[in-house]
Amino acid sequence: MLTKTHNSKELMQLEDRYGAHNYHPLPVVLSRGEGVYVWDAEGKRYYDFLSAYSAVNQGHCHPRIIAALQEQAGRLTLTSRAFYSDQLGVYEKYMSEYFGFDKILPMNTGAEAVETALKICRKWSYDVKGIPENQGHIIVCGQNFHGRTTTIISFSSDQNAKGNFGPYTPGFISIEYNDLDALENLLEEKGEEIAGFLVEPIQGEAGVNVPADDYLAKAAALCKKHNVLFLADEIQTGVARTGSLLRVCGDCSCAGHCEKQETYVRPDILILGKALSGGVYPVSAVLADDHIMNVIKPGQHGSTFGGNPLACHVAMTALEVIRDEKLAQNARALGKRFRARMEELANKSDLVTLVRGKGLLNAIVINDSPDSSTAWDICVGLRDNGLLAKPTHGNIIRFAPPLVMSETQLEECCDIIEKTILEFKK
Ligand code: IF1
Repeated sequence: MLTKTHNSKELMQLEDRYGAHNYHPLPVVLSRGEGVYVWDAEGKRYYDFLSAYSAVNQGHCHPRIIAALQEQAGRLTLTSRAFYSDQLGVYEKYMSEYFGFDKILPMNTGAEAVETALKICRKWSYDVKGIPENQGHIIVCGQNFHGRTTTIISFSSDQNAKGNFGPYTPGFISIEYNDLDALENLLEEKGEEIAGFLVEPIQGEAGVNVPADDYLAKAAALCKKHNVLFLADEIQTGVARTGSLLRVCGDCSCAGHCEKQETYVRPDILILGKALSGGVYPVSAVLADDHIMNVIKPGQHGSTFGGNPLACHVAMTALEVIRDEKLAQNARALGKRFRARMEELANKSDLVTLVRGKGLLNAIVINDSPDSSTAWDICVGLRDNGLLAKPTHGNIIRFAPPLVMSETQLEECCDIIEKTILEFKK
């Protein structure tokens, strides 16, 4: 059991000495989280404006989710899928009804769920669409982020994520994000050999790139026309983050599993992760209807921890919290207010050139080169003023607080961001 014997400086040194250097964290060491707040090793409190990359939508250590974790952890954590469990079937039915798909394939991390979706899509293209085996191609978008496995980075356009990890997995064609002509032309030319189109409804890591309002709907229609599966990676945008249960729900005001279908773009394969567990445990999922999901037969896919009783119980509770606390509606309302405050700030400061986002997934673009340290230095200033955020791609700062934030807390956070930006000296 770790006793309180190290200060922040010592803890950072331990990570540097004994941990792989695969991250460059902001210099702050966290030791406690509750709701929208985190505390460092010296007891200083911060607003968390990253939410572990949108995995803590329900707030840190949500009491109902922690209670579910503790209760299940004391009873049964893992059986493997060699046997049934009393949680998995209940969870699968819950997820099927919550998101409106016939079946779910439960996994653990986001990348595993993306890999699973790619395998299902490829297999469907051979077994159902009739593409000759190994000839199925999947369309992806430039500046995508779908995880860090060798296959997924094989279709990344980010050299930092991809370089020197070859040889790469073939079978992917990259087009410009938010470019319907590029998608239509490719499908007209090669639709016969295309299995699917994998897309983030908003590109998170690329800097919260929000596509045109009609992009997802028209892309899905093009896929349908050419008998190509539409795969939505909602690992970061899903579970209420963007002001509706899923980003593909559009601006529908539903809290989930929309009956109204007013703006819902229904994917053929839905990919979820992160906040599916409220950030307390790795839980991801792939959802699809029978005519797609049933291409997977016993023994053709699996995972030691996939669908374990602990994950099932935690995820059901985490989703109950999303619905009971109306977190999609809160994210929508607070997101509008946040962007309005940031627009006001952009009018007062030459440092902020652009504000964009949906719900509580937002970003500001800093008026400096992506190679400059300005955005990073601003985040260090935000830390000193009690708010934690981190740049993505050099000059863009992503702002993604837990969705349980109150209006008063949001205004205080906007005050902190405004103060930090207006007082910032390069
Ligand atoms: C890192 C950010 C990156 C994701 C989408 C799949 C995954 C992610 C849309 C994979 C994961 C995380 C990974 C983390 C930083 C963070 C991230 F966009 F959220 F900021 F990298 F782009 N699809 N995103 O966002 O899920 O396997 O991580 O559970 O790798 O640095 P995972």
